[in-house]
Amino acid sequence: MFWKKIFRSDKAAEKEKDQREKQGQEQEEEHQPEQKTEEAERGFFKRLVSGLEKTKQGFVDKVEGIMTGRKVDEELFEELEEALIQADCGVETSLYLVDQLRERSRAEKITESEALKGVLIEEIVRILQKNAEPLRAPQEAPYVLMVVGVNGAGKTTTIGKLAYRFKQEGARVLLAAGDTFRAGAIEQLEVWANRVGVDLIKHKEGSDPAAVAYDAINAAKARKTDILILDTAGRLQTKVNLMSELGKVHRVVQRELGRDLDEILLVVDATTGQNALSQAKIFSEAVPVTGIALTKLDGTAKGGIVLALANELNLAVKLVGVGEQYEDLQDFDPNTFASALFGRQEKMLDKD
Ligand SMILES: Nc1nc2c(ncn2[C@@H]2O[C@H](COP(=O)(O)OP(=O)(O)OP(=O)(O)O)[C@@H](O)[C@H]2O)c(=O)[nH]1
Ligand SMILES: [Mg+2]
Repeated sequence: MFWKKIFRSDKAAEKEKDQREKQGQEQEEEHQPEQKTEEAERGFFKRLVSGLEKTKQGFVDKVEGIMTGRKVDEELFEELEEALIQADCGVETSLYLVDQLRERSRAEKITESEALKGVLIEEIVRILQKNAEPLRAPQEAPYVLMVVGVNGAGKTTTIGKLAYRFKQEGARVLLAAGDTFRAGAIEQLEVWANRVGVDLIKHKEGSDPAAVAYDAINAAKARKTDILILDTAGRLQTKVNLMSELGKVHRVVQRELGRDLDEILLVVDATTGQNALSQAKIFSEAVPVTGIALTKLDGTAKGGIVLALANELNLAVKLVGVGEQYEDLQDFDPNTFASALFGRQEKMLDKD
């Protein structure tokens, strides 16, 4: 939905839809964004809740155990601090959170642990909101999104999910197989492109990824693509030559586009723990990363990493991956996330 307002008027989109219908290619029109029902919203929320199940069990249940039927004292703060660190919230963020609680319990004369739990959730949401920002709105076509990250982080899968989403919203999507390095990487993206029904620009394995990017930008211009998504090879952030190759791809895209890319998303695997922070710092030195897609949250009990990323980086977590299905990539929203985690879904679902 977010691309349509800018690129084409609803009228133009309507016209196109009519044409498609005439050509007998009516494709799943029921997925038009206007018809996104409350039920769909609930479905998304349920997916988020079930994707966060492990973190609920490993972290939230523990915190709730600590914060039930207790007096607020130093022992409680220490236990809480330990639980936060164990859930990958990061030492800095965990200490900060507990300090906030100490201060507020003093200032607000909170003596019962249950009352403090509400304060903890508030402070968690505050941290999550610190840099929160959605995907950038498109200014002009093609909207160009490049995806970077270490091996196996979930780049290609995230691209597939994004392509699906944009396609559902009626956008013309083009993918570029910029991972020319890993055997099978091009085919993997091609499978996604076919499955979703979008075009793909590819070269042979082993060819220059900057050349793929060059072709992709020019194809996107020629084909009047709305959204171009560039895949890149996974790389160790410690390998200087690989990181500089990424810089080169970025420069070529920028030059051919004649402006900055719309998004450079760093894909981070939530199960890698605190290493996620150093990945973000090092990738940001190679290319101007504009946001994070945090994948595999469904695979970890340590979802606290979201807090560490939000608090310790100047980067927004924009997307979260909570499974392997198309719909398992969601926009990151601090309130929704906290509601899903702390089981306030009734409130959330009844809000409208
Ligand atoms: N459970 C779960 N699995 C995911 C998620 N995102 C990606 N994966 C899985 O993670 C594995 C690696 O994903 P890819 O998309 O191939 O990762 P990549 O970053 O492109 O990897 P390279 O191309 O090798 O650098 C695949 O098996 C995906 O199905 C997620 O949100 N949840
Ligand atoms: Mg890949």
